[in-house]
Order: sequence, then C-alpha cells, then structure tokens
Amino acid sequence: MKPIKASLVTILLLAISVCVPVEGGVCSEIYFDFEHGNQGWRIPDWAVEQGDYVGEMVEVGREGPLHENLALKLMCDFPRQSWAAAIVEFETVKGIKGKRMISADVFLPGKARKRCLKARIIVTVGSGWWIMEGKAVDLKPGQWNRVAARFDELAPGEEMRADTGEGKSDRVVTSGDIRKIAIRIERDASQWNRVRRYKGSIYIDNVVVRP
Ligand SMILES: [Ca+2]
Repeated sequence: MKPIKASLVTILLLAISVCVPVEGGVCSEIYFDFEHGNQGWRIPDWAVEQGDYVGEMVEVGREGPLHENLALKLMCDFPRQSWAAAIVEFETVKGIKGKRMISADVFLPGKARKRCLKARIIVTVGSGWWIMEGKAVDLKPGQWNRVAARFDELAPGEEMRADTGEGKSDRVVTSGDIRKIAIRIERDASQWNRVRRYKGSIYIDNVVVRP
C-alpha cells in the first residue's frame, strides 16, 4: 500500500473504529480492540531493516480456545544472548490531542521462559517527533499483563517559532499532539545469560488512550 493511501486508511480507521463518543459528541477515549482487523497497527519500516529488531509479522489472531476475542498477534524471534526488541505502532497524521494516559494488555504464551521479556509503551509527540518512553513491565508467561504509561510532561504541549519570512514577525505554534503510539517488547538484558531463544507469538489487546 502506498504511504498516502495508508495514511488515509489510518485516518478513516481512527474516525470510525477507535473514537468512542460520549455525550456532546466529544471523544473521551480511543480504544483499539482488534476485533475487526489491525486498526492501522503495523511493524514500522525502520524496524524491519534493523538487525536487533526481531518482529517478523503482525496480524490479528487468537491464542487457543481459551481466548474468545481477537488480538494483535506479533510474530517474533528473540535470539538467546543479545539485546533485541520487537515493536508495533499506530501512526496518525492528524495527531491525537489532549490524551496522556495509555494502557494495553500483552499476553506472552506459557511456553516462554519466565522473566525473559518486558513490554513498554512509547509515544512520538509534536512537530519535533519527540520520543517518550514509558516504564518497562515484566511479562509473566501464560497471562495477560497490563502495561500502562502516563506522559504528564507532554501536557503543556510544545512551542516552536516559525519563520514567516520577509522580516515579518514569528508565529508561535503550540502542539503536543501524539503522532505515534508504539508497544515495544524487549529482551530483559539483565537475564540474558539465563534465557533461551523465544520464537513465537506475543498478543496485544485493549489499547486505550485517554486524557
Ligand atoms: Ca480484542
């Protein structure tokens, strides 16, 4: 899919699938449940090209008969003895305004070794495309793990002076919009010599973005 087309699809998905309107037509939160597709989430191109990013593909699926609902299924291949990560992200050209709290549920299948992987939420913000990382959470195998992050420091937004040219006065632009939301699964480096390779799937569901 060409980038422009992909962006249009992303905007459309944001408008019809993930905005949950409350009274007065204002969206209180944005919710990704992946019951009808990946809702614009994908492995970014830069990660595909990098050797230590080991996400192989992403699709929608369910983990066994115990899981009635669909989730984002990230296939990955973590090596035994080095730092590695797998990442999925959602990008919007519109920006997500006024939302600071993000949470997601992450499921690591029971066949994975204990304490071998962590997950964290990462956002890209503003016209400067600044990257902010949330705290990493240990993934306990065989259960859903809640990963959450609050990005309070983004609240005031940013201020940037734009040169309007020909000696005219500068214009102050304020924008703290979230441009990208990513969930990164990481090898716990402190455990590197006690873990085995993990080749398999990791599931992500119920991504919620709220004020
Ligand atoms: Ca779901």
